[in-house]
Amino acid sequence: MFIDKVHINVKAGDGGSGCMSFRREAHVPKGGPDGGDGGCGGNVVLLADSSVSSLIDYRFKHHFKAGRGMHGKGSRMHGANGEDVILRVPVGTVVREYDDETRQAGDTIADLVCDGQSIVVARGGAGGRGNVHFVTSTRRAPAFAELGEPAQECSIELEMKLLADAALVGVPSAGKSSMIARMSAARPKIADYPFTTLVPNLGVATSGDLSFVLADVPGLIEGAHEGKGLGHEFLRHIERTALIVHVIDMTGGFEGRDPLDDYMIINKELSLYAEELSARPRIVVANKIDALATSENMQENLDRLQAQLKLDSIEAAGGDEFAISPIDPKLYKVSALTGEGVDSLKAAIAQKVHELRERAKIEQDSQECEYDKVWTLKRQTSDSEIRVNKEEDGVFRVEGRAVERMVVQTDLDNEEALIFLQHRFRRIGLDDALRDAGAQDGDEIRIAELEFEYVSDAADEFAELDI
Ligand SMILES: Nc1nc2c(ncn2[C@@H]2O[C@H](COP(=O)(O)OP(=O)(O)OP(=O)(O)O)[C@@H](O)[C@H]2O)c(=O)[nH]1
Ligand SMILES: [Mg+2]
Repeated sequence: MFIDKVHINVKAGDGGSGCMSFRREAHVPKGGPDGGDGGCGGNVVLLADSSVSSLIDYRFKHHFKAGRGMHGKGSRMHGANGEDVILRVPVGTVVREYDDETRQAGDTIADLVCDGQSIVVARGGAGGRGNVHFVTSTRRAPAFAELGEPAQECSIELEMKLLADAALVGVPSAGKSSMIARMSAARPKIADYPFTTLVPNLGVATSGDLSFVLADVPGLIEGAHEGKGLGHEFLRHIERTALIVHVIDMTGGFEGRDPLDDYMIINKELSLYAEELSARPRIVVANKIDALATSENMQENLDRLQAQLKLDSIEAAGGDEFAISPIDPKLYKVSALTGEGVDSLKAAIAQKVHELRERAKIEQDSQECEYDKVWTLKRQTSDSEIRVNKEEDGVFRVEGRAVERMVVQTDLDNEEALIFLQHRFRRIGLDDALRDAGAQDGDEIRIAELEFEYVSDAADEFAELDI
């Protein structure tokens, strides 16, 4: 079975709580605070691994959870950090946000295209700080510590996209599977009826000291871009390959189709599916030329096709006849049946793939792991947002991940901890946000499960702490 898309739920580990403790020694009657910090929760990490070839491991197990951080202890002892969970995925896996309720995929989190590339998809909660951190000049013995930070949890979509250097595309029965069988050790089914190939086949081809991965994908028909035939599913794979090798049946098949029509139809389907595919590097192959002698119009069709290919090549080069075009103007005449012309076609593909790889290397170096940074930044920004809604007269509800997390990290039964929480609210601008929303002294403010009364100018006992 060819599994290429799964949805999983990942939960990092919660942070351990900080410790509230005071030093106790026989000859030191009033030892200072010495509560250690809680350990950080473990992360859930995705790691691209070239020895993993499918997403099958995630088909039956959907929930992954990292270890929680241990609580801090007295004598300034740190709690141990929670264990990370490392999920190995195939190279070529695209990771997206996923909403379980709407069943919609969201933004792309990462595109893991190289072996060893990794991304943290759920970050463990920070450990809570022990009471040693909350000492101020007026508060020598803080009798509270911070609770651990709750972990991030989310659902994500993993999609494995076939990673081949070149893809053989064409109408059904054009000879794509025969071609991959000629060029590599792949042995797909070959038959004279359409849609013989139902899932992509991969093969490794070698020419001189260059080698490349070739994909044979199911045939495309008119309307493939909107889901006709088997095409749509596989256009996604074609989108990922650097080079398109377009195979044309010069005999026109049983129906006596016009090879030039076939050529135009496939080009149209590719560009309707994704505009940029029309400028994708391409090599065009005239297959089945062993039948030249017996086929009446083949020579004429070869000439027509060659003429059209030249025009397309110039157009793809921006109309400049002398510029290098992504579309090779040469029509490769071959027979997958007899092997005629196949070696020089293979050499041309190998050379082109080599050039494209070199170019991709340069581009990749300049934008390495950008996704990761963009997504993290986006998450941080949305985390720190504060929204204030008036629920009824004199009652306001405050929402936002960071501010709610502060409440969750606070021991609400401890008065000192509550005073410290107020200090943090002020630091993140909650007072201003409430004032702007029209809160008056005495109004009720609700955040997560906490309810308190708004006081506009409360004294700040922790003002000197840099937290
Ligand atoms: N005469 C001749 N027949 C060929 C050549 N290449 C392929 N064929 C025949 O064309 C038919 C279709 O070949 P396949 O390789 O299965 O075609 P395909 O493009 O993979 O077809 P789908 O998987 O259905 O899309 C088979 O009967 C092949 O033997 C060729 O160069 N010359
Ligand atoms: Mg086939």
